[in-house]
Amino acid sequence: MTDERGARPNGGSTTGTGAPAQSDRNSLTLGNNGPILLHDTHFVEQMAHFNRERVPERNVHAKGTGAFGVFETTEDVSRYTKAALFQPGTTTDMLARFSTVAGEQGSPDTWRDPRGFALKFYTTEGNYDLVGNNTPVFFIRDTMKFPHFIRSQKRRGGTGLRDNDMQWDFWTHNPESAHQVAYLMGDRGVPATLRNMNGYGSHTFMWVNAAGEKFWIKYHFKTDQGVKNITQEAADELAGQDSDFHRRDLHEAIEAGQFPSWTLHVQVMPYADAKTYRFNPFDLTKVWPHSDYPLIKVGKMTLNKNPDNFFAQIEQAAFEPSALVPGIGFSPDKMLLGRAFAYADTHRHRIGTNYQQLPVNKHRVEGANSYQFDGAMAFEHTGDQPVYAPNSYGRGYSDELGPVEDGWESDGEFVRNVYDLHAEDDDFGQPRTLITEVFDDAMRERLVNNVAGHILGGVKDQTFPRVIEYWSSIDAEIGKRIEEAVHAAKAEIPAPSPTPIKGVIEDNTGV
Ligand code: HDE
Repeated sequence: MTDERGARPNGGSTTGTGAPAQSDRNSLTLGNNGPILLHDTHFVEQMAHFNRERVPERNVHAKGTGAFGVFETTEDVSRYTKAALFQPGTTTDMLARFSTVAGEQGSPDTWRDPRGFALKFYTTEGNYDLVGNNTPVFFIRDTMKFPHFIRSQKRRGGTGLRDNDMQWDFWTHNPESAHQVAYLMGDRGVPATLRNMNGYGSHTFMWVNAAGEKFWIKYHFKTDQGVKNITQEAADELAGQDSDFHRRDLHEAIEAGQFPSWTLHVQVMPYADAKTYRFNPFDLTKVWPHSDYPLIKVGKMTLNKNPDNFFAQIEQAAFEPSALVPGIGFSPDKMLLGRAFAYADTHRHRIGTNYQQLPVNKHRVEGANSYQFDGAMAFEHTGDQPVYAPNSYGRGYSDELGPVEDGWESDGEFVRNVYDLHAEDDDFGQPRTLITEVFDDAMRERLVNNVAGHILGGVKDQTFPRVIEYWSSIDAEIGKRIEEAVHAAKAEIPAPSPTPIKGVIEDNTGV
């Protein structure tokens, strides 16, 4: 409603302190052409807050999207875990965020990349975060390499440009990457939509049942929409047409009531098997063949609510592998243990000391009793209760002693990079199985073309032989086909450089 002076249409707006604002359209000046007056505090507040509206983007997985939903445990897996959310018939509210890895916030959803598959379960025992990807393995097996790996996938220090040579230079110096690179360069490198991809915990985790018995497990979230991917050509076209294609698809599907769902299965390895298993069961570059440890169904995750506010609920969502609940633990996987530190650290930097108090990150445990106090933006507190433990005034505290229920035996000297290869273990066996036994002919053909196309996209002559050696170590035939595809493409008339720009319009207006 606009009153006769047009002063406060639809009730007007208010300042940051709640008072009626005088104007959102005109600054206060001395006379029509006079200077802006410093005491136009609404103007100053608008400008100052606007300059502070962005928080640092995630330094990996910056581009993503998400939705809220519910997880229902439909089967009885209580013999493996006492975790409340995995008890039969339990339903738990949750949040999922899907993302690409290397791109920045504005990068295209359909770039070839693994997809983040981050889940936050708001359980009765505290938040449980499972921060996985759409592939069951990862590029490296030691956290120390992670900053180097990520930088090699992003932008050169000098030009600020992405660089395929840099990527292959890293991968060929780290052959354990072969399994994940086979996934990345295969069809699953570009999912058709986020609803058509699986999610994996990737790492080995520990489950502990009510009797204190321990099991090693791996999570598999199988999409109920079917795994569907798109070709490199389709991905390139979509990247130009709609850089938010995946974000839009998920939002619109949920808006239309087509709620995507995933069925959770786990692989369970008896605790003692780890010592003698033919692969290192804690090596993140390896899978456990399903013939060794079959999938066991657990329940269903359904996403049925879009965020009300993208910044507050997705940009500020803080997923952390350190958010565990009773009945679920870590494993000796060095990557998982490294992540247990890194995520909460990045959240404190990116969204502040008290990020866990933000509504989207807030646990839903009645009667929680945390000894965390103060810090910037603290808005939760425990009044005048004791701020120390133990205390004589009845405030509870924890004091467990002796072996912890989710630990494991370990001994030996302090070492670096002593990787205990098991009987059948090496860096190329499992990618070989993936390519020669799981991929069909058409998938292998697309893999060859994707890799050849990526090599032609900037791999230097000096790096090229190592790339062929890398693929030939996986499978001699595939290595040969990639080398031939690259030579055949190079034999054609060389493309002019720089690539001519289509649709150029001259502007000779002179203004
Ligand atoms: Fe991440 N990773 N990561 N990562 N990761 C982050 O945390 C890190 C790894 C994954 O939607 C960061 O909030 C280290 C494996 C997802 O908000 C950061 C290592 C897997 C997301 C970080 C890894 C992942 C992240 C950046 C080596 C799959 C997005 C921003 C040990 C199993 C979560 C942030 C979201 C985000 C650290 C490797 C998945 C920097 C140190 C392996 C899905 O903390």
